Amino acid sequence: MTTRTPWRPVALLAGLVLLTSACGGTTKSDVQQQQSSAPAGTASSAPAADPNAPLKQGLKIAFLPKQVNNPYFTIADKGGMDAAREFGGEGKEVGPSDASASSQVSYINTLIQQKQDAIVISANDPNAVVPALKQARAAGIKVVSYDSDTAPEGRDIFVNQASAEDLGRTEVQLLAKQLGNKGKIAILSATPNATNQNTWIEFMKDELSKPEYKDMELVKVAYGNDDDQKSFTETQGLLRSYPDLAGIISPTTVGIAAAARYLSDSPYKGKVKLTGLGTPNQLRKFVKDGTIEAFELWNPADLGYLASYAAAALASGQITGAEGETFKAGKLGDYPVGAKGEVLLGKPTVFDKSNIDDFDF
Ligand code: RAM
Repeated sequence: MTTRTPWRPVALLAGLVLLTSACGGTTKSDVQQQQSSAPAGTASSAPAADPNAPLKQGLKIAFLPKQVNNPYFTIADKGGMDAAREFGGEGKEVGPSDASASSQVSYINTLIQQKQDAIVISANDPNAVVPALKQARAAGIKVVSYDSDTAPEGRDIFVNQASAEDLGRTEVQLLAKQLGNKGKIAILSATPNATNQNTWIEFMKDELSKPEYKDMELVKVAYGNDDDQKSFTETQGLLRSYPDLAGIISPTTVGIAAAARYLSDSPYKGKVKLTGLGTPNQLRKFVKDGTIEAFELWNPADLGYLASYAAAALASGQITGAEGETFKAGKLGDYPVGAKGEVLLGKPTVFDKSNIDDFDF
């Protein structure tokens, strides 16, 4: 049994102040533009694609996550490599042990020299990786961003795990419910330049600006840099600076696991509420010991799998990344390419004590 967040029609955002992120990639304003743009299927100026072209055999697909020592990416990239095996390609994962953009650039340069057919990247910074990715594209390598987007000129397609708006708003809603819509809250994020977290945070702030949250105050956005120890220390720092903190949202699997570890072993356990995005296997014990009531995530393996098929479809000429194209993603079925080359995996799952044992990732 899976508990899914209730489907809600996409909120009308017209007239809202656009809290645009300073950098590129899929930002809150991009999401808003996409929602008001024409539906898929109207891409008249799209370059030619051959939807019936067979997937090429032996495609070399490299996965470049934000960092390699993060269980979330291990699962996602395994999903991608499983897909590659399925369609007769060769997948591999390379990447830095810290979530930094400059380290990713060196990996991109090496992958260009190796003449990979496609690079699948979760960007640590929407802009810093773009010059190297442009070189890759000029060399005929297809680029798919997944999880955390680059500026659009850096990639052919962005495979997004879930609606950024839905993620941002539902995380606030999950916490507000536990707090009776009252109290000081903080966000423990990943790196300050992460495209995905920054987009979600803009939607969190927008959700918090609604009248029903007038008694909730966001006091700080802290950055644990997707480093376990730093995330732990930042959580400690938040509680020291704001001893009356009522709740924390951590939209990163590294951050929420470290914050849960800190809280579960502190007098704040069960009192300071914690939610965000985490893997069931990392958070199971904290749900059972009462540190966390509910959190959410998509299936990381499906994200990698879908990104892998998107890369193969691009490298085989089935799609070009234009809105309105569709491609087959193996066991996941057909996926359309939406506005700005975005492919959406689906809805996340909310995990709590009623269903956490049903998941193993
Ligand atoms: C971390 C990374 C990743 C994010 C997940 C939720 O593993 O920051 O980019 O999508 O958390």
